[in-house]
Amino acid sequence: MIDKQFDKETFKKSVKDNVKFLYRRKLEEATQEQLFQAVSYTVKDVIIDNWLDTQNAYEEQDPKIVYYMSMEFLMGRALGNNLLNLGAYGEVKEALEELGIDINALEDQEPDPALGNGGLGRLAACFLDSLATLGYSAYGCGIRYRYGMFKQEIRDGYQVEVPDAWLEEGYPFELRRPEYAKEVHFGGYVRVEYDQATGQNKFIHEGYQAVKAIPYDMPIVGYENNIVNTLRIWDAAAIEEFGFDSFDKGDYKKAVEQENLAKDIVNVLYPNDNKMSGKELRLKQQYFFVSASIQAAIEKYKKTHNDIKKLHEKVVFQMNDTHPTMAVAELMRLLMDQEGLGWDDAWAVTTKCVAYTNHTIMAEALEKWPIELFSRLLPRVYQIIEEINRRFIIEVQNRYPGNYEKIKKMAIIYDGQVKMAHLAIVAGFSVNGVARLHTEILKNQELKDFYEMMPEKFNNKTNGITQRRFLLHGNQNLAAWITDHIGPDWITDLSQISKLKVYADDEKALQEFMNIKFQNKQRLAKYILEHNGVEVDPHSIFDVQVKRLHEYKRQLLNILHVIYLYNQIKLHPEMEFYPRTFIFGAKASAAYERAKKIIKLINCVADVVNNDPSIGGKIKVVFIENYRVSNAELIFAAADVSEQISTASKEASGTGNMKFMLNGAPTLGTMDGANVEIVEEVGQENAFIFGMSADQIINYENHGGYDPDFIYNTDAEIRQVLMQLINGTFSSDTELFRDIYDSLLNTKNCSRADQYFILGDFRSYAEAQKRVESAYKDEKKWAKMALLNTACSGKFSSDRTIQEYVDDIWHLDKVTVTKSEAAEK
Ligand code: Z2T
Repeated sequence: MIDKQFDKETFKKSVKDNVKFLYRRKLEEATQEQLFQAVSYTVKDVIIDNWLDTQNAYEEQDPKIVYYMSMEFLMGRALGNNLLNLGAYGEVKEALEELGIDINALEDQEPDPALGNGGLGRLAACFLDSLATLGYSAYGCGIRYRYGMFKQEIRDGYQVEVPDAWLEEGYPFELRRPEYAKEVHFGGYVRVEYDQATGQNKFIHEGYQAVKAIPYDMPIVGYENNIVNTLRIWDAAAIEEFGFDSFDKGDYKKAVEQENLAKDIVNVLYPNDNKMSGKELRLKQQYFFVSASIQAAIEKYKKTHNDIKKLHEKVVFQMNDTHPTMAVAELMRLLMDQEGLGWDDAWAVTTKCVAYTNHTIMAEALEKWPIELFSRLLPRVYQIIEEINRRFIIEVQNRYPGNYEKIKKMAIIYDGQVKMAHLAIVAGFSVNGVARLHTEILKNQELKDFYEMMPEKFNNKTNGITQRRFLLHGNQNLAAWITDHIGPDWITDLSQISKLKVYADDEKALQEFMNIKFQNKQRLAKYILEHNGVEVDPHSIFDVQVKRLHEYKRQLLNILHVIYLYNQIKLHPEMEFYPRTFIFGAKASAAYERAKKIIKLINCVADVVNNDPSIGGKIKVVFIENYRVSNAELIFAAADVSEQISTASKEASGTGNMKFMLNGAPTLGTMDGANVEIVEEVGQENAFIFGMSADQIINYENHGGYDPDFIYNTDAEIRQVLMQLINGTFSSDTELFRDIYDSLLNTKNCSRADQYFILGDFRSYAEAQKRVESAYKDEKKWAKMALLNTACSGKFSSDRTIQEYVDDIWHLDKVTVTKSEAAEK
């Protein structure tokens, strides 16, 4: 299905024209950046025709709409993905070749839109892709941060954060929509006025600061189905005209304040993954995009519907973690204060419109806001939350008479804090976890009291990933090979990929499969040489751990094991050892000192190991700088081993694990998150599982009894590894890694020795690593294992996840879009 617009000659002419009127240049004179812009505008032009058709189809068919509310959308580059989804990649590639332009080089010109931290933000991006591909009407709602996730530079082995000015050159795939601007109000106070006419109190918000929210729309192109949905991200600007409020008139100071407030709100993404940042500005960001998005949703609904009490029939808001949870109170506010509903009617609508996804059980990530801050910044919203809380507490009392423990544990407001998860659960009609194990832990541990009181709300939605970015685009050779063998259906129905199982014992097929892996390893080796200056051997095992740096993800276990292997090789130079390249990629939150120290440690170990001629190049350690969506695509395609080694119970799901599996890399991991389901699909024999179970870990946490010092004292090899952290082996500064050392043992500087059970799982991990090595040595066995991982990955498509959300939570209507006459022209 090739679009008319991508007729090669028309396309080439359009690119030339764009270069001419954008830059007043001839094609031959244009820079790569200018070519990228010119090509992107040509592509955007085609997208806009489909976008208009989609809007028309939606207007005619009036489907229910999901608003996916998220502080993060980690989109990755758009150009290549859009071309693929338009079904025009091949055609455009050829057309560009004829112009002497390399499409890969062109794609590399695009900045990664990195409006997210990691898993949560990338999940939102995969969901948008699946929603458009499956034909559902959906909006992503978020913030247009001027600076996204920081760029990571490694200087002297340390992480340095560099601002990500992704908008600097102008981003071609966005559309400013000033006509849909909304106002958002902060601060001030609430005046209560008795309304004679209705006999009701009116709540009037006054003395606030106002900010204008201006939407920018990004097209979300469905796969070869003419559908283009919208990611709507909000920019902030000062209200240029003030004076509707006498308080504002001619108030210069206030004008400047509003200017600054607007600039601040959308300035930068908070770079925390799995940690709450209790900053006032973060709360402002949350309310800013929530209020603007809900206003826009109500406005859109009212254009074609007249009964606001039926909003839930056409609208559902999915809250991506608790970050947008004030959506609950904001919707109540708009329904009551603007639409004139009473409390009960507003509550009936709200509780049918909002649903909540939980993404973590890490205590430090749970959002709690001080009452003082919350009520000062959002006085009316706070008032509504107080009333929700008051009514909920009565319900709890009715259900558990005299049980004050329950109130203490379940109240939305308690101990001077607003607990956002409690608000989300009380108001939401659905509460879901992101992998089976995670949902069970929510039900039986973290949210036990809520589950007991309202079990019908709880459900699981195991995460997924889009095969279109992470296989069709990221691993084009493998994608072509798969299509050759089983046809193209897997692209929109990943369950079809199981048809590859018939090749599990086909030697020719296995050869080809592993040849493609080898080519991908060569491609990554080239990238590593160019970007990190390290030479790696594509014949070695590529053992990869790429994800945010966090202690619970245990990059430290991985690097301590590398040290252990290094010691072994030095001690027994004659021992058999299959060459291994340990590849790391990870950003640490800028304020997370220990995480940053672990990055330094990895780089120090790399320095020593990579430059020790006595180990004959058997181990290489590489830290890939600035891990992000674009290089992730190369990395997954080239991986042999997928390191998924979190402390059991801590990783809610993981999604990198699925991307490795899809690309034929077996999992070396704990029984945590979605790893459990991966093993279930691929079979124990095609994964390398180790370590304590979630039950064991939780049991230790609840009852104590775990003692890393015992392991240290009784296992000389582990002790040696730890000693090397503080004896100058990896840094002449023996204090450099003292904190890491201390964190693992019961020293005077450590309150919770080895909180993440690194020593506890070390031997089990080392033994699993041995199994990896012997499996890899058996070439045929490994090839079969790798192929079966790809063949069994069908469950982990975000298409499957989205269909489950639709069936169980959102109940959306499927839409079809046919191309209009205008677009054919
Ligand atoms: C995040 O990426 C995740 C959870 C968070 O909890 C916050 C962020 Cl920024 C508040 C991750 C989980 O750690 C990961 O296990 C999961 O796969 C991912 O969200 C998507 O659900």
